[in-house]
Amino acid sequence: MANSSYRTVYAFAREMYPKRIKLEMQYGTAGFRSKASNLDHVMYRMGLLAVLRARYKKAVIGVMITASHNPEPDNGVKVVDPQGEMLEQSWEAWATKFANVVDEKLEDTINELIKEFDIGNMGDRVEVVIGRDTRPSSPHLTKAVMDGVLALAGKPIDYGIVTTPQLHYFVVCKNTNRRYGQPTEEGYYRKLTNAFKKIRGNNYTCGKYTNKVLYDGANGVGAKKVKYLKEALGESLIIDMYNDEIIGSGKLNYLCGADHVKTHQDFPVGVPRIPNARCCSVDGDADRIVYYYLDDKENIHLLDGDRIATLIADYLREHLTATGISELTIGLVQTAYANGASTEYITNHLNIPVACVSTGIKHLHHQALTYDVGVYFEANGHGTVVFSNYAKDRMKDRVKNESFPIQQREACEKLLSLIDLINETVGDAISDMLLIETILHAREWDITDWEACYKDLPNRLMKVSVKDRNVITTTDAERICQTPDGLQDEIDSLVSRYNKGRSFVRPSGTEDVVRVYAEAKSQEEANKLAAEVAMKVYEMAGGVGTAPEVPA
Ligand code: G16
Repeated sequence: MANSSYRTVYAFAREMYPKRIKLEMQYGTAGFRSKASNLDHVMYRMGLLAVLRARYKKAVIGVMITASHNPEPDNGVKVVDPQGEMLEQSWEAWATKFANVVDEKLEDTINELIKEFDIGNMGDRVEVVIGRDTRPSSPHLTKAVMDGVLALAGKPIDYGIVTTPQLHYFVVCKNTNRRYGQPTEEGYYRKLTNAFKKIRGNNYTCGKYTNKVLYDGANGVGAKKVKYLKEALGESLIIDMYNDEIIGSGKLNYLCGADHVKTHQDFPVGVPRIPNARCCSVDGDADRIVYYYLDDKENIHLLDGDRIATLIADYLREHLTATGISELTIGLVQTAYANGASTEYITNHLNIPVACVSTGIKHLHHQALTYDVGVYFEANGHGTVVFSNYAKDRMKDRVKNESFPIQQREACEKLLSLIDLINETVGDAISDMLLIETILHAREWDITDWEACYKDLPNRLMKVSVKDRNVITTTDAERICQTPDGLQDEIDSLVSRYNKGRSFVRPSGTEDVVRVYAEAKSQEEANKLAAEVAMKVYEMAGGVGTAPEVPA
């Protein structure tokens, strides 16, 4: 495609997707997020960018339209790279540039990118696979992405309503010539359920483990999709589904879903309050999951991403040791939000190395790839496990080689089945749920046994609205605040007054807020510390609206 023939691109851009708003967009933690009405031109331009990325990488690229845990009127878009990773960081800056440039400069920006990356094959009919969540604005925004893809003569493949992790899975299937699986929803369900049933066998309940889970679908795609899974799983796992309201009900993520449960430590509406019943919630695009239960006094007990990570890492470590392949490494990746008690448990009890990185799956995934078995989870329930090809090959060799002890070969076989159960491409609520259920079943545990592994430090998460959240900058995996000047000193001084106190602040990459995290010996102290730090942020970083309330 010669530059002169980009006429369609600019005609479309000007006529159908003009940039009407002044708002400066930023490709954040998980792409662009905003009110859906702000996003027409951004979607169109991400269609263009995806084609250029696909031509540059000579591979299929994914585009997911979702605002995940955000409210229903919002929407967003994230670009998925060939191996299922989030868009490479150097291209995030290009995405931001594409989203913000005025219509008249769009042509120059495209040419700049083509030149910078020497994209010569502008005639290639590259594929861009597109998925969307259940938001009412998503079909319209999908059309904008598809028009962008078509305008640069790419081939859009619309998968309709899918979970974010399903879209990542399709991208990887296509780019591995289907070695990772069939790039269809049916292929996805088949891969997961076959592995799950194979590991579980015919013994559905075991010890204190029961084969029933109460599932909160957040009134989103996670509810829609689990219906298929339920059928395929049959009696092996009974999923009682709640919060599966129809599209456009306005209830997406409202008082339910993984983010609500984790952030507010609050039992979701719509799920029956049955004491000691094992419950889980997914978020609006089904890439996060948290577990919880109500005790006899109706107190909620949360088993979040940290608990999930420790459960999985411990189980995998045990099997890895049993394989006898001693050189394989295992590591766990967390963010600053990880509960201090979990980090201590992993380090001192499980003896597994822990790394701390910045928020955002791209950072965790990248770090996890440095191990043969890399377990990564954010405390909010976003995570998965990745295995090196070396580990997979060694295990496959050992299964076939009869000179090794049968126990070692069986451990390898088990791990290989677990790998099929895991969506290695990205955090996946559905696959994570099946993995957690598999481990609880193998351990013969109920949810209180799982909780008994260690005791969380009480913690509190708060949000503060400020005029410009970018005035807050951080370093050391977001644990230290660099600007505004003096804020970190104030935080240190507040923290020093609390037993087991810890706190940090960071600008959100998905909402227009500053997040404040605090933990301490008691819940009252954690609440107070969080509120005091939130007040400092409000005072020193240009707070707007009502000031945070600090308990006396
Ligand atoms: C996204 C990211 C997560 C991140 C979360 C909150 O999740 O994928 O890695 O933890 O946003 O990010 P922030 O604190 O920067 O707003 P999701 O589920 O919304 O896509």
